[in-house]
This record gives sequence, C-alpha cells and structure tokens, in this order.
Amino acid sequence: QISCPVRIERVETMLVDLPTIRPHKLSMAVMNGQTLMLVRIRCSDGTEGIGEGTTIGGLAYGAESPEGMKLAIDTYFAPQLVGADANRVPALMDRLHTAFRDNRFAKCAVETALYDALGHRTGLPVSELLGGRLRERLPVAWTLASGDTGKDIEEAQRMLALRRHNIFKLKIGRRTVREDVAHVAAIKAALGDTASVRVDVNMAWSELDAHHGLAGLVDAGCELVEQPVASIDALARLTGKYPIAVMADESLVGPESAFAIARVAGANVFAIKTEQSGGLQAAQHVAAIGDAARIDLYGGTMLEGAVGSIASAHVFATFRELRWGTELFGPLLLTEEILTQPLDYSDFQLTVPASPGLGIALDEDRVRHFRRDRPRTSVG
Ligand code: MUC
Ligand code: MG
Repeated sequence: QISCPVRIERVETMLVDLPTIRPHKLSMAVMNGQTLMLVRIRCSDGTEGIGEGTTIGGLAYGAESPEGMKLAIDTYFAPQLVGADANRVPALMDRLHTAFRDNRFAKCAVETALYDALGHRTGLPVSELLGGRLRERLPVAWTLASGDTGKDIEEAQRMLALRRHNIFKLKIGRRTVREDVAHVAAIKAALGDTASVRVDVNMAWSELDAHHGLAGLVDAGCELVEQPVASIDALARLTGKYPIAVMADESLVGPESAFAIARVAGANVFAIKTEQSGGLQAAQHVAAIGDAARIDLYGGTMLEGAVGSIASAHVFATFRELRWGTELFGPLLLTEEILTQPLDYSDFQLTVPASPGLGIALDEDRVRHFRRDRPRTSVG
C-alpha cells in the first residue's frame, strides 16, 4: 500500500518587533530592539511548524535582514514549497539550495518550520529527528554589553544570585584595546572564580591590536576570545600563541568554512550558530568537522527569540561534545514573552523540550500584537 504523502499547503511569514531590556552594544551595532522574522508552514494533514530568522542590527552583522528574509521566502521559496511532500525535509532543503544561492538564515527558518511540523506529525522532538539528543539541558552564557563596567558587574552579580548564568561573554572592540582590557579585568576581579569570563571582539581588532589584546586578556583572567580579527589566516597566527582559547564566529559560515578553518588550525573552538551555518543539518555538519579536527564546540546565538533559540537548542543537544556550553539567552534579552509557556532557564541551564517538534507554542495574541503589519482598527 502506498501512503499518500503529506503536502505543504501554506507558507506564511511575519515580522515581529520586540524591545530589548537595555541597549545591547556590540562593536558593529547598538541594539534597542530585535526583529524576528517568523515563518509558519501549514500541511495537508493539519500539522504546522514554525521557524525563525533573525539577524543582529538589521544588516549590520551580515548580508541578510529580517525584511529581506521575508521577501525571499514569500517571493521565491514559497512557490517551490507549496504542494511538495512535507515529510522529506532534506529533499526540500536540497531543492531550495539548488534553486537559490546563499540566503542561509532564511533557509534555516524554513528548515526549522519543516522539522517542527514533522515532529508534530511523528510525535518526536526535533532533536530526535536530527539523529538523537545526547543531553536534556544546556549551559547558557549571558552577554554583558551595556557599555558600562559598573552596570555590567551589577548585571553579572544579579545573574549569579538568580543562578541563571555563571558564564559571561563581554562585548568589546568599540573602545581602545587598553580600555577594553581594563574593562574585562575589572569585571573578572569583581566576579572572581565563581564565573567564567570570555570576550567577543566581533572582528574589531587588527592583528597587531590582537597580539596586545590577547596578552592583556590572559593577565585579566579571561579564558576565551571570540573572533578577535576578521581573517582566517590571522586567526590561525593567533591560535595557540597565548594561553587563551581562540574561537571562530563570523568566519564560520557553514561546512566549507569550517573545513577551511580546521585546515589551517584557525581556532581552538567553533561558535556554531544554526542560522549562520545555513540550517539545522548544516550546523550538525559544521560540528562534525570540528569534532574531526579536535576543535571544541560552543553553541552560538544570533540573539534569536524563543523559536530560533529553541531550534538551536535541539541542534546543540545532538552534539557529541559541547565543552564551552552555549549562549542561547536571546529570549531573555527581550522584554516580551511570545510563548504560551516560557522556556525553562534555571540552574545556569536551558532545558531542551521533550515534547513533539520544537516543543513550544506561540502565544498567538501576543504575536499578533507585536506584528509589524498587524491589522489596525481605524478610528474615525
Ligand atoms: C555574536 O557575535 O556572537 C552573541 C551574543 C551577543 O550578544 O551577540 C551575539 C553575536
Ligand atoms: Mg560572536
């Protein structure tokens, strides 16, 4: 007996604008809010899935924006998807990869929605569909990026007292190297051994800056530096030179780049971002290359909201090792909850849901309220 395949019936996208709890200052942008591009895929058996595409500071971080993703999905991806067999997620993604170049974040949002729907159809969590989870909880770092040393120390102490985070990533690279190193040293001195202190330079340093910076960071008690410089060759020249882990982020944009970094020993750690890798399976392929090269793994974030963060949690739960934990704190940076049941952040960790699909449900009223294109009632 041939079973009738489940067809994709509808692909819907929306932009959801949410404020951040405080200005978030990175070397390339200051964020006061976040725009989530949500995609909802409805299938002929009544199942549906949701996915998220999110960037940092609009187009400040990379070549995709929430508005651009919406356009790519509505105009180009949706016609390729509607009517296709919803069960064949890798085949559908292959179709999109063949038809359309790049657009990694938009593709990731669609892949997430397809796996969420497949999970609802089969009763399995996305992590099991991706080969099987190896852990139920993930350590979660918090990013200190208020731009003010005193405020950052207070914020970190609050997180420690709440038992929400004991790993802190400091955003640096906007000020001089000397000022940045002093900022890191003051925070580490205030927190002591109760906390792990790491930094993300977001490529802001020249190679020479980085030599000064890494030496200073070692003395400050910082244990990891993320993407201090832009080029892979310069990363390779820094890796192993100082007793501090060098982590690749912006240079890691999918399996081919992972291979290129591994080939030149350009990092001690991979910050794997699901969207930046090109999707859930692509992120797993990046992890496999890291594993093969004995490069440690870390679960990164594009500051996604709840949907994108939990999609990444399912992916990271399948990684063989996750020595440096994750930074899936994105939903906690937003003032508004968009799920019916908030994610479980407790005891310094995030729980990976065990229910079907992503294991989350959108609060439709709240999503409608924060939609950029929400229907407005005109007052006459
Ligand atoms: C990045 O570059 O890692 C992660 C945390 C944060 O505050 O920004 C992101 C992006
Ligand atoms: Mg980074």
